[in-house]
Amino acid sequence: SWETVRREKSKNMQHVLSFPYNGEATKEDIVKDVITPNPLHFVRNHGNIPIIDADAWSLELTGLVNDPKSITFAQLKTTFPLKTITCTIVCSGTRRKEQQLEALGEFDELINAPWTEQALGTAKWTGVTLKTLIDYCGGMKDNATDVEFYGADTYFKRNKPDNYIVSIPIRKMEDTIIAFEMNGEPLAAIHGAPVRAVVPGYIGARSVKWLYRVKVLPHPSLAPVQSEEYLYFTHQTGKHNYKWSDGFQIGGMPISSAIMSPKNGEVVYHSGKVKVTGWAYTGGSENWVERVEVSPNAGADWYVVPREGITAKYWHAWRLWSVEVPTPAEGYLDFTARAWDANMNTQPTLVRDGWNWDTHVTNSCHHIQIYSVN
Ligand code: MTE
Ligand code: MO
Repeated sequence: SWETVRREKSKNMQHVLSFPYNGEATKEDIVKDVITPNPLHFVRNHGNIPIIDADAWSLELTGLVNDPKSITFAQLKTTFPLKTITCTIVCSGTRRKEQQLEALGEFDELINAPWTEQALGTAKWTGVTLKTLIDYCGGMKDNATDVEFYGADTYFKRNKPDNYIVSIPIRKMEDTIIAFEMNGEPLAAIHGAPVRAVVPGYIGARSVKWLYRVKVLPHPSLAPVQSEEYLYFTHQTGKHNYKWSDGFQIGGMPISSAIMSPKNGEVVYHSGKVKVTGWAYTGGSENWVERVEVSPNAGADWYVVPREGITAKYWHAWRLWSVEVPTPAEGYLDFTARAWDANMNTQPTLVRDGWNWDTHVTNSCHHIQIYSVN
């Protein structure tokens, strides 16, 4: 598996966990382009990296469909209309470190991968829509509500081995791509070769890699990743009192943004203005980032990123931004950013506002402290 990591990923990746392998790009690398080069796309794994022979692979389409089918890789690539979407995948754990720092002192133990602000990546994904494949099976039965995805990796849950299994509601079928290409190249093993799901607007956890079965169900998946992980718990839920039913299953990602430069703790020399760069993303459906604002004084004044300082609007992708912010001459300053989406949502002010025991979806305004010298 390290051999796969070394072959497929950039030497510049920041390793977050070595097994299962998890890594994110650096702040410098991630803002170079709207489309993340494949070797720099973050990696989130729960277990091993399966090496699957595409010619021996098939996809089982089963459950509450009228005519269950199995299709080969060649069939997937050649018999259906293909679709390419520019889509950002965001791990629900991105920016988790801020929640973990918030909790220090209250909790003796920090759980989950300590992602900083780069557990996300953008690619042009090519494949067949899930809707097309379900139509190929003669459509769904009337009681269908959710679609379950099976990934071929082995993942130990409470010491029992299982595959990686989650589900999405059937209303996401038209948006969802059963993908075999990432930026015009065959999927890398580490990103799910030969075929993965890409679910726009939803947390990365639903975009199942090493996909081998699609099963239509009359309820969300009962598998542990769906029913016991990626839950959004209440403020009162913790290690000693949690019940799975306290959390709801996270679907769409909320609006978020982060500052990529300057870096926290940097001494910044300037003559009245400081250049600040970062990313902004929003999930859900029918949604995109409309505006980004930056404050040099912890949210007292907000400066809008001008039109020429932000990359194009894509329905399913992030926007990278850059802005020169009028900045006081000297001293420690707290810079923060916030984005607005097409549904008029913006980000919570405090990490505390969204704190949850499993530390998912950190989307409060990101802060950095710099020392300003004019
Ligand atoms: N699919 C399988 N089979 N196994 C996994 O561990 N991780 C999920 C998702 N799909 C995962 C998976 C999570 S939590 C995320 S955020 C995305 O894959 C990450 O996709 P990437 O590694 O291609 O960036
Ligand atoms: Mo994730």
